[in-house]
Amino acid sequence: MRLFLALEPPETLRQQLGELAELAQARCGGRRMPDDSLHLTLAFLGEVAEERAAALAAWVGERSIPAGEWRLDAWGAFRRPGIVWVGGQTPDPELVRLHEALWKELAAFGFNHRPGHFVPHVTLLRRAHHLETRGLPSLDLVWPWRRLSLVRSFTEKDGARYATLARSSSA
Ligand code: 3AM
Repeated sequence: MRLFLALEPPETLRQQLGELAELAQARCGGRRMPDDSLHLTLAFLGEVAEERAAALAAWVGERSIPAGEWRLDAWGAFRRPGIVWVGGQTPDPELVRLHEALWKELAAFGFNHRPGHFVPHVTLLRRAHHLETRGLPSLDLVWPWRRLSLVRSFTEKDGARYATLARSSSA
């Protein structure tokens, strides 16, 4: 099964992000992420065997992560897959630390972090036709995060669907 570690937005923020996705879609086209799929990916783990997935779920369920607040104040786009996202003007240092700490621990499970620059972001649109985000409303949202989620990704006809397999306890 295909797994990743993520933060899931609090409900009020999820709704705000959904409204932004609607505005962005009107401007940029493409496929809007369903509100219940909005997330911040911290570590993409790829294909994981069932037994290992169970061990990972237990590991997530038994731990807690330090709490933090992520300020969302920028629109962005990844050209090649046509992604429009919201995130920070600069990568949030607490999230970068969390990302690095998780990958260190994941090494104990035999996962290797492929080198690449971590840009914390929430994908709002995929396969966008226009990547111009100028003119979209300016942002100043705060995401208070407390818990880590282990999420399974299913590929379906109309895009990916997600199911949360485990959550860490509140810090
Ligand atoms: O958080 P977002 O939605 O931007 O694009 C995939 C998605 O990112 C990404 O992991 C998240 C959950 O599916 N993803 C998919 N395949 C990947 C890969 N091979 C990947 N990230 C890194 N390497």
